[in-house]
Amino acid sequence: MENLRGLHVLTDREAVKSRSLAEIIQLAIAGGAAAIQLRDKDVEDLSMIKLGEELMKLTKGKVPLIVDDRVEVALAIGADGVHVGQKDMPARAVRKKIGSGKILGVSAHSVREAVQAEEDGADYIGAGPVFPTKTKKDAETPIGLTGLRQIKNAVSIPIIAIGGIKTDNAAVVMEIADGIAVISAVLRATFPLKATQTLVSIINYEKSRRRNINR
Ligand code: TZP
Ligand code: MG
Repeated sequence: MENLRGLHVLTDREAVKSRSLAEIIQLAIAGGAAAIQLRDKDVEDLSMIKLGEELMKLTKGKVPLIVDDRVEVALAIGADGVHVGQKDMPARAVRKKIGSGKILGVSAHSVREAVQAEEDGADYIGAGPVFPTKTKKDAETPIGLTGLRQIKNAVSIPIIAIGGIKTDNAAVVMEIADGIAVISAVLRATFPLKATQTLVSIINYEKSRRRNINR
């Protein structure tokens, strides 16, 4: 299994202004992102497959491409994994469909959901929203650092924190989480490469600090 403990950059066509999504994703990969997640709530499968194929060319051999929600799209483009939320196809069913070789991420907003996801075969938990976010319209109430810590303590798979995470709060999040997922912090950044590099260096710094404490 690839190392998922790092920066996950999620796509969002709405968040992209002056550059193409493919261009930003290329910069995110160059900046050290650990995974790219193809996420688009409002398009048809066919158009998602087209974008997915484009992203597959950019990510192949470098970082895993994980598809949000749509298992069929993930299988059609040969993606590395699938990410599902609580309202999507149940994690256990997704695991059955994609087999043991592909990555399965599951969103969790509570300890109960996280424990269930681990039981169902998730490889990592997307925990959040940690902070308020304008990017996800139907986002649940933020779990805060306290909720994040409770989830972290309840499961043994990696916890990827999401929701309102930026360069100025990434360090406190990384004191708890194993990685971070962002949309606007990279996609809306004036300099996506720089934004990615800064987030990645914060993540790596906090990871090495934790390793030293545990020694
Ligand atoms: N799930 C929980 S919050 C969120 C998702 C997909 C949106 C994160 O976007 P941003 O811009 O990084 O706050
Ligand atoms: Mg979903």
